Amino acid sequence: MATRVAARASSAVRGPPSLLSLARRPRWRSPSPVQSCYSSSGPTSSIAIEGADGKTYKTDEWMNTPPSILSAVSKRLHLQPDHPLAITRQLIESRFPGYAYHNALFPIVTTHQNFDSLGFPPDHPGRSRTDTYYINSKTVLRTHTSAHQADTFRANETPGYLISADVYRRDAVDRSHYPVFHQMEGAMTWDRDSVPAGSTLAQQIWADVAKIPAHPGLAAQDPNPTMHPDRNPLQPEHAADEVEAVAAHLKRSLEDVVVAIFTAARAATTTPSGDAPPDEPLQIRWVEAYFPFTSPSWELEVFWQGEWLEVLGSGVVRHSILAAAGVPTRIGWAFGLGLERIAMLLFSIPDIRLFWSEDQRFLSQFSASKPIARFAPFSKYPACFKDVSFWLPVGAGGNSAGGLVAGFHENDVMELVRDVAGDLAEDVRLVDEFTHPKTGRRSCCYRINYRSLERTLTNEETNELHERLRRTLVGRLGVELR
Ligand code: FA5
Ligand code: MG
Repeated sequence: MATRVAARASSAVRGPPSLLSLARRPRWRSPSPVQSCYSSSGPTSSIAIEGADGKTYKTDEWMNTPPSILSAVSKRLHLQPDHPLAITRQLIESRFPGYAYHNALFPIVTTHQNFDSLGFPPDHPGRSRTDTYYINSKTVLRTHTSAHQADTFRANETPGYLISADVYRRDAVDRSHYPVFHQMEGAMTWDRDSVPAGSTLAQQIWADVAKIPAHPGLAAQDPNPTMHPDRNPLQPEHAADEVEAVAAHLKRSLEDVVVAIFTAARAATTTPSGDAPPDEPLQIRWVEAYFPFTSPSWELEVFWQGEWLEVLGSGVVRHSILAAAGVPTRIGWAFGLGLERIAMLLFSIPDIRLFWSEDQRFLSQFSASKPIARFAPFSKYPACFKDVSFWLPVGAGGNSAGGLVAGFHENDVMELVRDVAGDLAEDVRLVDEFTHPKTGRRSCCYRINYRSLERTLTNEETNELHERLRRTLVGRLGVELR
């Protein structure tokens, strides 16, 4: 479900849907209002957020950000020394010498920064309150590091830059999705006006491509043409030979990152209690994608523990964005990668919730000054599966597999589970749904896997949690339990 800004340009290159890919189906749906239980009492309320240097924010009826999410703002895990996300960030940064690194940009941004500056249409589903955490109608917790693209291009300090930061999304509950996670944005642009006489822009970019380490042994699957008139078009302001060169520079840069991560992961020592999983051969594939702010665009997927895991989105930056940022003569690429996803590959961390653990059994396993060591799970505590079935409120007749019906969105269920069970919910999935042939009412059944990463849950505890979840579903979403 991470595909808030992307819609698949083509599914032709994709294999059968995996659980992970089902969990991140595209969201091209019309936005609809959603009742929120976090509305502030009125348009004049304001909130102070820890980590905001005393600044307060006005809230209005758009406010839908729960305190648990706001409390993540001050954490900045990507900057905590010895945290696996910080180690991962530094390893990736080391593959981009000469780039500027911005790591302290504040997460509360305007809707202009997060959406308009990137060309999101007014009705894009990514803007809806079912997907995005709002503070007020014009202020959001950034949903991606691309929110800083326009400002960074405008500052035009260096041709290449990296931005690492916390980002926030109402999203699925499973081992690779979390409502607060970290992205690294990267971009590199070239100036047409600075091409030396006797050379072309494309030649200059190819000369830079040659400086990036190549990994001929890496068999990256990349079956599609760089550009495709319908699925992945060339922008009218660009020449095809330039875009071929930009794409080669982008792909080689990112393949070098993936190889560096996998090389470090292979060399990782295994602690005595850790079980060393057999080394899978590194398999990656480039998939055509769509983002409002790049064209052509691609996602990169890595085969990991039996699944294709999407690690990043990327593409050739839209000329309109560079022109609006006052640098119309520049052309280049950008990417946004999920730092947790990469850190999971690097350290063999099996569950995204672990990054938030303050348990020393987790934190003490990572050190920036020691060689990478494979994460040794403390122990696998038992899972407890519980189902909840309910009728959607009358009138909420849409299809929850599409995610959105009038007044009901699957993300509301996801967030409600997180609210009630916190990190004790490992995974939530829709296991059954149907429409009553006579009444037309829709029924859904969700299966929740309750499992602590730190201890065994008692039966009473899970029963209690599940009961509270059932009551809260009725109270907040108006569903009728079955
Ligand atoms: C974006 O966010 C784009 N801004 C990326 C981009 C940047 C494209 C620049 C073009 C140019 P996407 O929604 O696919 O794209 O997210 C990027 C990555 O973030 C995903 O590939 C995944 O690795 C990670 N990600 C997305 N949602 C989650 C989540 N809920 N939990 C953990 N990681 C996530
Ligand atoms: Mg995506």
